[in-house]
Amino acid sequence: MSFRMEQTMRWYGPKDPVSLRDIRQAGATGIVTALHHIPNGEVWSREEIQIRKKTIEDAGLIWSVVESVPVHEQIKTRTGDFLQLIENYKQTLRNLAAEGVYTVCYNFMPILDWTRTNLEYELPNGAKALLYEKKAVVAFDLFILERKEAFSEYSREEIEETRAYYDRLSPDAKQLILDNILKGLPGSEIGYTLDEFKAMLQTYSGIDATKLAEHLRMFLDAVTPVAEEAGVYLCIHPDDPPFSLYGLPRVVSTAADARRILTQTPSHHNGLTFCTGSYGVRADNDLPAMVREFGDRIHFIHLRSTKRDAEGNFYEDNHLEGNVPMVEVVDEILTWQEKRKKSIPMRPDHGHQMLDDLNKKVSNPGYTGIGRLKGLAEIRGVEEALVWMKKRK
Ligand code: DNO
Repeated sequence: MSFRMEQTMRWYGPKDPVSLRDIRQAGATGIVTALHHIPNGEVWSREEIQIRKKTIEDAGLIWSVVESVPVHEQIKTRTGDFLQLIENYKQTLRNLAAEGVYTVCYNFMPILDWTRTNLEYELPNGAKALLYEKKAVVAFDLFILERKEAFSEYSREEIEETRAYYDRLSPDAKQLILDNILKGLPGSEIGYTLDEFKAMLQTYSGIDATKLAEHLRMFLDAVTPVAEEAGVYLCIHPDDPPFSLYGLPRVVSTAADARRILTQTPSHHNGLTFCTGSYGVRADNDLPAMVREFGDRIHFIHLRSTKRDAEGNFYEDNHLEGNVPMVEVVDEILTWQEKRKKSIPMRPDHGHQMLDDLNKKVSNPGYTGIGRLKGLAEIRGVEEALVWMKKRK
């Protein structure tokens, strides 16, 4: 028998305009969701987990993956109540396992989760994609955040160019950059005002990449034994984008980062979310080679493709286009599934806003129904063809 990836889709809960029925019609069998209404750091009770699970099962689907149980900022900085917060995290893992939910995604990005600067970047065919534009981020850093150190981190030329760009922006355009960066994209749980963000930045003074990596290791050393005992598979999501922003350290961006995380805490229950779109933004991340190397510890997969340019910008391309060698990546995943004798849950990530979705108000940018349905259908086709070819060999 050949193992296919488990096809899942992210669902933001009962308020998500994309319904469970829509997801089922797209062909997915599994749901990826989180209890977004529970504040970061609090224990997810068994009752709350049961309610969500029942809603999903009543629609004929299963709750495959939690994305995410958020890691509280105080755990990342190891300040305040972090010891209690780690205990709460462990309890949430136990409760999820007790209800039969075993795969848990999380990230360790300081303060902000994923970042894009334009959520309605129009493609030549009229569909809309998410865009990361470097100059908008640099302008935010220099002229909105007014971070002092930034003025010595960028070249004089870059500062001048960014000033000229920023001065030409309308007040609305400036506000939009701020909102897109600070208000929190779907799944990121928390948004900040400019002042709150400035205060949060202070909590990272003295925490460089080495220290943050050490905090991550200590967190994993504390929670992994509980994951082992409960049968939970932890899978860390990479940084998106996979480099430092606003002077903040980021420690899950490269193959070397993934290798360090897996070797330092060598349990099978400490694994990766392999997000091709995030790792794929860096030309030095060889994605098929990463799957070959880490495949035994990949417990969850995000498939999407990004297209980068030489200036450091990128946008979300069609799932089979852009810089991600999708067919090769899926091929490597299939090889691992045969070795591991199991299906790994996969979700198509970040679809374009297209067709009828262009007429709707989008509450979760990147997570409209039709674009993701297209991504899933394309990936499913790739997978079937690869399975067939492997059989023929
Ligand atoms: C973006 C998502 C991220 C991801 C978290 C995982 O679309 O992939 O928000 O869920 O970083 O913890």
